[in-house]
Amino acid sequence: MLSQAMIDRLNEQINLEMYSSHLYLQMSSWCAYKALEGCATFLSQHADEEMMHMRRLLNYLHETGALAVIGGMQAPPHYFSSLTELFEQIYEHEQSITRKINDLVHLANTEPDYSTLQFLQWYVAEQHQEEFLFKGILDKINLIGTEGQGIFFIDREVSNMAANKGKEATAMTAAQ
Ligand code: OFO
Repeated sequence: MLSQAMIDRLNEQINLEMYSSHLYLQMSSWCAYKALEGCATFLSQHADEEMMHMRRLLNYLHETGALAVIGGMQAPPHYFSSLTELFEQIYEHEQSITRKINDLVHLANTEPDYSTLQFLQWYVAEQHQEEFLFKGILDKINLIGTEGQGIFFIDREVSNMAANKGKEATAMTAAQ
């Protein structure tokens, strides 16, 4: 049984994860428009992952007998001045999501709500991985640069990351 404050915050997080998915899908579309197919595929995969984050929360609310409420969604930005700016925005966005997860953990800890505290550990680990992932891409962009052929090499690097993610997903499905 969850407190109303916890239900409200988990619902807020559901909508944040859905917004993350819309944001990455829109960014994927911008990349495809700019002929950056590797980045487009990678971000499209990431949009699907965000929907999975959303569904985990939704199922948790269902399991605890609470009502999930899907709110209105603000449109994500659709113009980016450069690929660097786009990935900088992602990194900032993921840091803001980490702060929201930390707030949730704090609430679960102070109520206390040990079931939700346990459930949230997956998100704590996931946010660490996501920040690491996007910081890594930004580091590559800064190292290689986007001038001349640089952008081609960055897109190829990100394309390899998308292919590896695809293989991981196939292996996980086969193991189930
Ligand atoms: Fe990008 O991890 Fe969920 O939001």
